[in-house]
Amino acid sequence: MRRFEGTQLVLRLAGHSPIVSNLGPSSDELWHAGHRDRNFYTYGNMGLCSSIALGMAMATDEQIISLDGDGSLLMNMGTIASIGREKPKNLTVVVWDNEQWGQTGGQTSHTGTGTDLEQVAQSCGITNTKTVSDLEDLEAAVSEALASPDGPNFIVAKIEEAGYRSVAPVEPEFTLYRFRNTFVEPRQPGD
Ligand SMILES: Cc1ncc(C[n+]2csc(CCOP(=O)(O)OP(=O)(O)O)c2C)c(N)n1
Ligand SMILES: [Mg+2]
Repeated sequence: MRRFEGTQLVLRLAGHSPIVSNLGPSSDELWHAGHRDRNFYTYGNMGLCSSIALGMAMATDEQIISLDGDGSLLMNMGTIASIGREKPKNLTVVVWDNEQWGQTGGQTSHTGTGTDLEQVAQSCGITNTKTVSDLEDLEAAVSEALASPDGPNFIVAKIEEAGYRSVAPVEPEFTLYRFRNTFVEPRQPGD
């Protein structure tokens, strides 16, 4: 499975739901798959994609999807522990696992030498986990996750790195402005 076709699939299944994307290829391919104001690209922000998605999930009842990368999650594994502790029901993390730090030259990451992020998630108390390596299984896993009232969901999607088309960096301020303007029914402090 390639990240781009996986991204197209997730975008189709997401409907109106916000998608937060990891820096580099994950954001670039989300852009190419279909830019929408509910895409929150985290350019330059290594390791914080799923942390930002966790914060969003805790602030709204909408389904929130994080499209993270193996290298970034490895760099900030505490994110997985925080998701396991907070257990937001409306958060689905998909990790595009190409077993490398793709953007910086394709160096082999720890998932290429035995680290199993699904097991890490399990050990942090996240029970709805899957590892998939083809589009059919990804579709089943993401559909089930988005329909489930019992997140968080954690899906490791093993992908073949096939290169990617980059886009000019998107200004974080514009991403935030566009994104906020689409947000419906934010939870108020004290709710
Ligand atoms: C704090 C920090 N360290 C290093 C970098 C450089 N950097 C940018 S992307 C990247 C690799 C990210 O790997 P992964 O999350 O697996 O995504 P992939 O490129 O494989 O899609 C690195 C090391 C950075 N942007 N920020
Ligand atoms: Mg990677």
